[in-house]
Amino acid sequence: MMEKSFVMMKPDTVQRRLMGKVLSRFEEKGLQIIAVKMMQISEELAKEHYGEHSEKPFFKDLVEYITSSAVLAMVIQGDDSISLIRKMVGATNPKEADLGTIRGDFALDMGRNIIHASDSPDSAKREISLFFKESEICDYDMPDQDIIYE
Ligand code: IDP
Ligand code: MG
Repeated sequence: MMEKSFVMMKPDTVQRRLMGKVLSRFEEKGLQIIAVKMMQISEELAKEHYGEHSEKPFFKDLVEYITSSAVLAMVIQGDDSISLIRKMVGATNPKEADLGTIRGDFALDMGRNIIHASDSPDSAKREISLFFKESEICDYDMPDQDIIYE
């Protein structure tokens, strides 16, 4: 099923100049980038986005990390893209993430795991609407659609 996922490169990806490399992985896979926005997220938005973790011991550090500098928020579309992108991103703890995944290849520390991706259709919907207006999402055709998909 064609799905939209919310993906965000965290401040360390921007600071380490890894945005291009990480974006290339999604493009090379055949996924379609349909919205991109660089932003410095507010504490309020960070707390809302990570609301499910508000009672966790790492919540304060997580909010500090994610608001520490600019992030790159994105919407990525593709067939079953939500679970596919989670696979491409790898385990939350980069030390346990398989090599070949984004976290497995580019990160070392649980608290600096470089990227966020929606974990379900419900969270994708919630997160996309938290970060993007409908008018900021570009639903355009790709010329290679019939080559990438059966
Ligand atoms: P996910 O990003 O793989 O979906 P979640 O469990 O939803 O992982 O946690 C959200 C984010 O919170 C993680 O990506 C990571 O940045 C941070 N985090 C999760 N668990 C810990 C922890 O035990 N210590 C520090 N940071 C954590
Ligand atoms: Mg999560």
